[in-house]
Amino acid sequence: MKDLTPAPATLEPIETASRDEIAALQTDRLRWSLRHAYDNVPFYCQSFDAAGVHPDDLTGLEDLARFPFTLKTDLRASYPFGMFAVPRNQVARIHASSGTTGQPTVVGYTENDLATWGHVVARSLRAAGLRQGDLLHNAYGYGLFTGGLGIQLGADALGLSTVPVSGGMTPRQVRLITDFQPKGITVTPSYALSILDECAAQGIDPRGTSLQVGIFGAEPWTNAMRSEIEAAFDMHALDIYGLSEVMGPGVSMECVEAKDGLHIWEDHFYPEVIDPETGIPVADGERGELVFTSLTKEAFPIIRYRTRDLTRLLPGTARSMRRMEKVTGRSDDMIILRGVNVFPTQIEEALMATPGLAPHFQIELTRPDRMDRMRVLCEMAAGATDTDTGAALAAKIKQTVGVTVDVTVGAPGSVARSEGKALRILDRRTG
Ligand code: DLL
Repeated sequence: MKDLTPAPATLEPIETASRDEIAALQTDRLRWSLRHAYDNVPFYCQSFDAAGVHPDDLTGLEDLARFPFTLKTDLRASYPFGMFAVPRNQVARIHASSGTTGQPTVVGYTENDLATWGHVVARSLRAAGLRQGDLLHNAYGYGLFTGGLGIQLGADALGLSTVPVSGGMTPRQVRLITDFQPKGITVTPSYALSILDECAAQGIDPRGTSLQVGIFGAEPWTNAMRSEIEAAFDMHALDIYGLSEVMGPGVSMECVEAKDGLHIWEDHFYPEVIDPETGIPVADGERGELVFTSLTKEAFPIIRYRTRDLTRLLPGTARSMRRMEKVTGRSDDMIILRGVNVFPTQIEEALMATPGLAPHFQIELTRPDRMDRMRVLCEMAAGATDTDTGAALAAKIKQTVGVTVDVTVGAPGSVARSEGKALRILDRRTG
């Protein structure tokens, strides 16, 4: 792999603080955030009152579990600006989810919030080994999606030279990477695969490009995919996580020196993992649904937001702040096939372990005769000749996931490509 030995970075004091120092800061900030939400957002005032809790009840971090959760439906019901805790004219920026699955979720930021966001994204980019003056190719979408503009804020704060290329126009992506010689790329893992295809189409060896590090997020991806991307580009591939409701990219980030999970920037975002059935917090190390509370956000404080992302909390390593394991999937993406829970990431792992197949896939669900069936749509790797790869993949899925699926192996290029977040599940079930 290309050598990425960044100039040593001076970590911020909070990145190496003791757990007691972190907890003390979090307690102070949490008290402020609960009070701010309660005093300024009618939704929080009503939900705290209905649960019989008051911001003054919080004396320690463990008391947070007494406060009610906030759900995506609560945010939708407050469309568009009902969750804002400051007058609209103090909101410097508005982002929103695409709204393809319902009412869009609208989030807002004050000038201070934008500065905080820039700060945590700069910290994330620095953890990836980028330094002032480095060139960054930012292929996350610019617009209402938080990816492009969120990374831009952090890149500006760190002093990078940024190419704000956004998603799409893949031939141009390859051309700009070749011509401008960026050190880093920020992009969804699925779009990185499209860029790889385009390199092949243009006869360009991705291993020969200037890229030393890729910062991938906005959708689940596996360590098997990491190995695939690292080998294909000969660069480091790191995971960045975030969500609009909590901030955007930069809620947590892997560091290049350890690559062992994502450090949560706990000075601004307080994590819990709960049992999704009971809502009760589980101990660190146990798997469950990730819940976040913002500690410093002004325009859009968020209290105990149920992300639906499944992971577990782990102790700090290269930073004192706790890590979250790579997200295995969202509870809403979980397919229950004849009683077995299946996540697209499990299919991805099986696919990566089957030689002769390209890393692109979609999952089609149908319900003939009132029985759910799953078909994996994938394609032959360019130049592959083996014709039994479909059977091999089905067998691998049966063996590792425990379900029987159909597999269609198409020609190279037959699976729909992503320019941002991949659409993994095509739900064609009726009845
Ligand atoms: O996807 C923010 C982002 C942009 C993160 C760029 C990283 C890079 P939303 O569009 O609100 O925000 O989608 C948030 O995407 O709840 C997860 O389900 C998923 N997600 C984000 N990052 C990761 C990741 C952005 N690294 C939703 N691994 C989240 C797995 C991720 N899933």
